[in-house]
Amino acid sequence: MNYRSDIRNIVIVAHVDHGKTTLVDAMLKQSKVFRDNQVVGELIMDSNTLEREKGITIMAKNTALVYRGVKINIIDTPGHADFSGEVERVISMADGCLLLVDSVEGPMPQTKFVLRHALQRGLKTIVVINKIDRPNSRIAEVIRLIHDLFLELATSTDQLDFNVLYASAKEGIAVTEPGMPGKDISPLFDCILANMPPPRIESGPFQMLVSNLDYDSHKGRIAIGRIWRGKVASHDTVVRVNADGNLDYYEVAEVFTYLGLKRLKVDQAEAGDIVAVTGIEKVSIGDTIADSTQPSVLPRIAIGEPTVEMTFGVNTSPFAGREGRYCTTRQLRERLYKELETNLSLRVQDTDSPDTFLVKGRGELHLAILIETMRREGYEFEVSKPEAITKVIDGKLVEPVELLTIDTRDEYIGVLTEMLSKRQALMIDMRNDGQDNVRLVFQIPTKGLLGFRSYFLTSTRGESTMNTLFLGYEPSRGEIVSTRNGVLVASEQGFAITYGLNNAQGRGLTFIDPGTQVYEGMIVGLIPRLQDIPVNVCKEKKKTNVRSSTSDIAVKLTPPLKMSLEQAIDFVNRDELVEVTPKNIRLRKKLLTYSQRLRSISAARLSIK
Ligand SMILES: Nc1nc2c(ncn2[C@@H]2O[C@H](COP(=O)(O)OP(=O)(O)OP(=O)(O)O)[C@@H](O)[C@H]2O)c(=O)[nH]1
Ligand SMILES: [Mg+2]
Repeated sequence: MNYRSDIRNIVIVAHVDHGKTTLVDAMLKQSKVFRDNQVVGELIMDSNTLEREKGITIMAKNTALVYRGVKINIIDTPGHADFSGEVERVISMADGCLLLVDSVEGPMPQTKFVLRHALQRGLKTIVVINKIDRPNSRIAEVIRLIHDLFLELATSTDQLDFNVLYASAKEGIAVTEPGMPGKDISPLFDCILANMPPPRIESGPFQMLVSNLDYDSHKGRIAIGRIWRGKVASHDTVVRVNADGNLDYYEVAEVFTYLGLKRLKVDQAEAGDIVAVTGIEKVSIGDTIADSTQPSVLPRIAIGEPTVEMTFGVNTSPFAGREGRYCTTRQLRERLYKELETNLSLRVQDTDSPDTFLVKGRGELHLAILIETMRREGYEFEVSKPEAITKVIDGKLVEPVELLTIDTRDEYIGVLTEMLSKRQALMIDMRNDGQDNVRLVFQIPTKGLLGFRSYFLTSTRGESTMNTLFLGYEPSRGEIVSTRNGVLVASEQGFAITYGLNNAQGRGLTFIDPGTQVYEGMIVGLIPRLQDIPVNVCKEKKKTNVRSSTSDIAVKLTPPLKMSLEQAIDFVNRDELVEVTPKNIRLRKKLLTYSQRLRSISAARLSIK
């Protein structure tokens, strides 16, 4: 067995927002992978448009730098629980991990999730307490909590022996003792070189596991992964082993390794390195690429199961086909199945209806990102309310259950506990810091979390945060009665006008501006009672010949409540849909006419009797 002392492969893991991508910025900037006059900005690795807009990492990505002659391959991962599949996908490329923990927040639910994965894979860990520049940082307490976490999760005693560094990724500094003045990030580089194991390589013919895919319009599919054995060069004949164990032979076109944000073309690459290879036309993530004469297969990547599902269907609204470039069943189906190539924790199934597909993901945000991406690509379709995925185990109906951690203020405890008990949550812990800050921990079925986030944000006026961690499956405790109020439903097709909207505002909140085109069955507002009511928002004022002195004074409307895509998905009930087009997000009743809805309500009543 040999080691490559000229390489280290590390993955950066943490809870959301603890500063992983900012730390990669600091490492890249200091290692001078950019030209002196190059403007690189912040969160360099968050290169995807949605990542930049939302300020979160969605996909795991590779980069590399050279420090003291050693190449450090770095994998940045997302911290949001919905993108946990990305961490699972890439973690096998690394030998070590940097576990980042915010010096104020301390270990959070996702810290536990990612550390458990890293330790189970036997990765060596360096703990980086980040954001030490924050005024209220509580380093000693955070370290104690991290030790507790390691005690709970370690699979061997030597995992309890980990290095700790203190950093401000934002200021680009790391130090070995708290309170030490920082100069730059080099203590982190030194610690990586000294403590992260160099890649171990077996001798033998070429073998690599594909952990990521990329596309290039000229080069075609690019397979990215770690070489476990042997070496690969352009023009080599290799074999690809797919999920069914089938073998296909290819000639490698080009081989690349990473440096900074670029891929460098190389003549050949050897075991221990992370490479990108072109020419393997039909490759998928999880496939092994190996020497064509002696192929042997690497274990495929294990990905956790999805917990939430919703349907994606061809748009059936009266406005169908007006705003999208891709609107047909075939286009929708192709796009969804294509997504499976890179989005490993997603599942897609055909349903009894040829126009509708069941899409399963790791959470509402996971699905919402897919919807937003597709709509920006020009797709038009409709989606249903997300539902928790239930299963039958030993004849019993079971459902996903999550740990919900809420950080809030004392004054919101009452409203939150009341709201959560209706959603079948059980409180497990409540801790107060003596300064009105409180941490509440609940166990809650996933179905109880669906639609909760928007209530949570409004009822705590944006002053609280919530985080979830998937726990497992438990026997179902039955349905949750919807707590959402009824909606205002447009009764006519046309353009909404101020007069009609003003009438609607007499009943509740409205969602649309005057001039918005509506159809019968479209949801245009929310009312403070449970039953829906139809309204005619296109209704004009009756013309009279008499001009009264006051009645023609322009009516002032309250500004409408505009929902984002995520809020819309969170909002709809089972008998409703979200219509998604590149230009608009509309809410609608599944049954568009009032009489259809009445009939379905009375049919439901009859079936109960
Ligand atoms: N004060 C302070 N803020 C920091 C530091 N590092 C990162 N931040 C801020 O924390 C926020 C989140 O940083 P990111 O680097 O995007 O965090 P992340 O862990 O990559 O987040 P995800 O990839 O979405 O999980 C940003 O606003 C950063 O500017 C730090 O050392 N000090
Ligand atoms: Mg990030």
